[in-house]
Amino acid sequence: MNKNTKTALITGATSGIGEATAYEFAKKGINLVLCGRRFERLETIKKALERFADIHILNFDVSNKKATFSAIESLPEAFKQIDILINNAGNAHGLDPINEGNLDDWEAMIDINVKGLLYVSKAIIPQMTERKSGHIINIGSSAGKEVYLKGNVYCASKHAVLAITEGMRLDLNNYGIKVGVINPGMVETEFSQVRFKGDAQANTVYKGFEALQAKDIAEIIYFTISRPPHVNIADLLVFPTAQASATLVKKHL
Ligand code: NDP
Ligand code: 8X3
Repeated sequence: MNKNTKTALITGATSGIGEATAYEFAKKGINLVLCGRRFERLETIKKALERFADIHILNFDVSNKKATFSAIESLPEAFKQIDILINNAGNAHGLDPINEGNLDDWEAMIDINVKGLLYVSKAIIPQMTERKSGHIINIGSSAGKEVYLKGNVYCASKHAVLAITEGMRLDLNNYGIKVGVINPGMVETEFSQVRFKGDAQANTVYKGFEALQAKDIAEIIYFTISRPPHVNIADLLVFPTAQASATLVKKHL
């Protein structure tokens, strides 16, 4: 392994924004720790990227505290130093008014989007504070800045990501660690398949306008991590051109 090369750990690397970020980083020669629950996908992506960089996979559920800490603890020496942490794993589960919401969906969103991000961060941050360097990017959402109808708990989870990011930046300021949040609007990934649990409704979400693609966000993440040492992109909101707010999207249907 090239000692001058940085290592990034990406959660949710099996699809969408996380997978696209893995490709973007690997092609720039950044070594990677790829995380996710779907092992076969991690293996396929590892095989595809090995010609560009060194890749290690960690197969765990971020909402499982014990599994998260032991996975990160298990990193081999060559991958132990994480220079860049991309807290991306997450999803919406359901789209229901608060009075009809499903408790399992609520728990999944809080456990994965909020507690999972905290577990991974807690496992990685001590080595960054010890070295007095590092870069953490949390993937928030436009839903973390604006609540929309039936978005209730998902929006709350992403508002929490924004608040946690701000808290991290304050608390880690003394250590020279960069912390920022990237908040995308509508990105065409597996996100809506997960939100609507495979229901056909998912296929209509990105119809009639040009949604953001995972690669658009991955390029922005790479831009963010490749700024000079004195520049920290703290908070970005990224919409597709057709989208002006959570609910205003210019569609041609
Ligand atoms: P995808 O559904 O395509 O990807 C979600 C990723 O998160 C997958 O790799 C999945 O991996 C991982 N993940 C989900 N739950 C867990 C878990 N319990 N443990 C470990 N990994 C998990 O969606 P996106 O790429 O769109 O989503 C990525 C992030 O971007 C999320 O945080 C989402 O909230 C955010 N976002 C998405 C937007 C969009 O419109 N698509 C807009 C704004 C923000 P696996 O299933 O293999 O574990
Ligand atoms: C995903 C974007 O608008 O579906 O965070 O909540 S939205």
